[in-house]
Amino acid sequence: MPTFGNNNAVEIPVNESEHNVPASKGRRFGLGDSDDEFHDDDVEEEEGEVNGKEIEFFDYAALAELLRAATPGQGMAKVFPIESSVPLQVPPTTVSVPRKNVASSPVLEVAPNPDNEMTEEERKLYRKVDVARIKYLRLIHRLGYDTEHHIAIQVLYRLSLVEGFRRIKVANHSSELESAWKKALQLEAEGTEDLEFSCNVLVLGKTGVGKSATINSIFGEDKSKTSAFLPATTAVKEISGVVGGVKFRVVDTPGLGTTHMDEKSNRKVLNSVKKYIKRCPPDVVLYVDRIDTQRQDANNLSLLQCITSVLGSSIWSKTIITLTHSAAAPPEGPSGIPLNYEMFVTQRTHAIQQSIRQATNDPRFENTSALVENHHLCRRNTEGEKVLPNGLIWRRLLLLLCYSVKTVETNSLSARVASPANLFSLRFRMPPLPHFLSSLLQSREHPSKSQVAKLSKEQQKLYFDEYDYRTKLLEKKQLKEQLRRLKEMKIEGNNHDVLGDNDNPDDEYETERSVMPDWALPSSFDSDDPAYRYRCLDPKPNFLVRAITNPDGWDHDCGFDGVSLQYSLDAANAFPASLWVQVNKDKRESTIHLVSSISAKHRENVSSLAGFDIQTIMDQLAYTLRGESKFKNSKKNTTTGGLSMTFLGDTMVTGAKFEDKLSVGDRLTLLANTGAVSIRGDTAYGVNMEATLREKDYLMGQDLAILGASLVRWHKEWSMAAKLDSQFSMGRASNVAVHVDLTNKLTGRVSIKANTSEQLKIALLGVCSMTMYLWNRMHPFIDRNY
Ligand SMILES: Nc1nc2c(ncn2[C@@H]2O[C@H](COP(=O)(O)OP(=O)(O)OP(=O)(O)O)[C@@H](O)[C@H]2O)c(=O)[nH]1
Ligand SMILES: [Mg+2]
Repeated sequence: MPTFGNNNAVEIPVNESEHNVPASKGRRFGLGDSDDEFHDDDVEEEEGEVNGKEIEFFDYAALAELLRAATPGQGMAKVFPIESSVPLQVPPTTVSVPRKNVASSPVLEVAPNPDNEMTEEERKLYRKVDVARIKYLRLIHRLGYDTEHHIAIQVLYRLSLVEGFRRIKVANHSSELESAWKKALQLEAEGTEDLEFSCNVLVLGKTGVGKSATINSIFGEDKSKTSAFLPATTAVKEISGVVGGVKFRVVDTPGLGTTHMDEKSNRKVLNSVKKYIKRCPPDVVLYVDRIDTQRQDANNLSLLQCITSVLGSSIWSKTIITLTHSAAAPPEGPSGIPLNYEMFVTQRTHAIQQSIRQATNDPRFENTSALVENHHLCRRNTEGEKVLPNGLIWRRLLLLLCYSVKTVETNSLSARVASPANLFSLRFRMPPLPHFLSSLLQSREHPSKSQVAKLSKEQQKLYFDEYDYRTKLLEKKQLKEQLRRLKEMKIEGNNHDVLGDNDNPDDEYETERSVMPDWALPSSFDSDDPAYRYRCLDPKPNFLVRAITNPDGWDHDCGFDGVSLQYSLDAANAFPASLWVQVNKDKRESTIHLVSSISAKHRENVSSLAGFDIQTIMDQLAYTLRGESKFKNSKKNTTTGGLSMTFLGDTMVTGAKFEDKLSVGDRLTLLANTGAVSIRGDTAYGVNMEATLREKDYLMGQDLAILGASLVRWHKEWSMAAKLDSQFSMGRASNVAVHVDLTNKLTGRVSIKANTSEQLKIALLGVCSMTMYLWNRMHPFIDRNY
């Protein structure tokens, strides 16, 4: 049973980029509005000068290198990592900078007494940064965050970089930050001083993705028209308002199209956006898309190219990828199990990110992403704020990202400093630990020698001959029975003159065709999913190959873009092994997912398993080595202990698990397992418990019920989940599968799948799904996740 996600996870992959967007990319694109104190003409000029003179002086890489040199070991100045593949929750204490950047930069010489050498310009700059820091701290305090939030850490770090020269001699920077925080809290408590902070936001995206609805959510009132059926926004429109004391000026834009024919109208819209933003440049751009649309990035590229060609690629340097419909349930992965929510979000963001990189022809763009759920029935907390299934209070985080992007943008000194959107980049180097924990805690059957494998070649041949002969006998019997029934029907038809023309030769052909045997389909079979349309079973035992077509694929000229292969064998006649591999390749990317295991029996009651897995996680390959040993304590009880190591880039995730399985009677099995995964001191713990009740003649009959519960502790937070899976047959020809899961955040889902080969029941199922559909139309949200 997979463990369930943790609510922190979506915030985790935010990471610093090692790649700075070059100087030409949008440095000056998003200057704030003129009422902002950092944007008056004086400061503009000043900054120009500072830029002109100090681009070298405040070079990002050189400065960081200098800081590092000035703070040996865990030095006094507490700075945060510039690049790291570790989630930012790890307390940042060191700076690491790519050497190549340093080589191209002049290395600073530290003056013996820099205080005296501070120029007037520098003093002004430091004052400006101090003011910005206090403002930012006040903003995060208003949103209910503190300086420990990973985005706040990044912004404060970036501000400290700007004034880095001063920091070299400030012995205790953290106390400086502390006093700024105190000052911010004091000002907030007094409530006297106006914040004088404004935010210009440009909202772009395809039609109907929820741009206007997101704007309404930001303001907390319906300021822009939305429509489910027709394009609702027809012209570029400015909407203003105050949100938590911050003046927002949001530009709503008409939806863009993705077909070739839309290009002309897209350009028209974008040209009017261009005119508008010349007058009033945005601080932040929200590129909105739905998280739940399958073919989401199929035609995006030409649209993104169009946006880039009209508005310039600089637009992307302050863009937040905004995903609406975020309460949608994740789709099923290749194994038929729904994707982990965090993986689902990351995959969708990655797909859009890839398209942005392709459209701009610049692989260095690393945009942050925000999740949005605009539906009014979205679950809310006691304060009335909308909460996503993973527990994220999304609106607050979106506001924090907007403030952060603006703060960094208006306070960056050098064009070489990474662009704001890069700062909080969703650079996915490490998926959330619960993802690894879930895969570690999976209870695995050790591959065993199949019955066929035990037979000699000759015996196998005899076995299959016998099998074929019996199958043929059965088929013949069925065919005879069917022909007999047909004859009876014909006679009845003649008698009652109902069947009409009986000389039609096709009739007989039809009956012959109906004798086809049933296909064996996976439990998650979905006839709309093209992956299932091209399934092919090799007649050899233990070998299954199928072609995959991916609906998210780039194009389908050649009909498929992947292949999946399952194979089990008995290596050296002593080590049963199994292999499952799926390779997908399209024009842009290729992915591989391989799971292989080999097992060996040592003594009568000990069996060991060694496994090697490969999985593409975003654009990296994760290699997992795992091993476990199973001890059969008694006929009814087995205990398993296992270790795993996953290598992803330059990081390693280690894991350990312990499992106990107990059979009670013939029908009940109890399974409990616990484990932990760890990466550089960041550890996630989990416990799973599962009770499985089978019918007496399981395998002949398929009735089964599984009740499970899981508990995950990660980042000082517990998350609990419970699930119920049940499958049972109703009569001979009908099966029902029920799945219910629920988390401690009161989110979850219920799914009921039914299949039947009886016509009346098929009709009934049709009526049921139509009724459900009509109900959903009337109550569009309730069914989906809650
Ligand atoms: N369930 C759900 N529905 C949403 C969400 N966002 C928007 N919608 C619905 O989707 C429909 C379209 O939303 P709009 O805000 O009009 O979309 P738009 O992008 O502004 O569309 P245009 O103005 O035509 O370009 C409306 O019926 C919204 O209620 C969301 O996050 N979840
Ligand atoms: Mg709209």
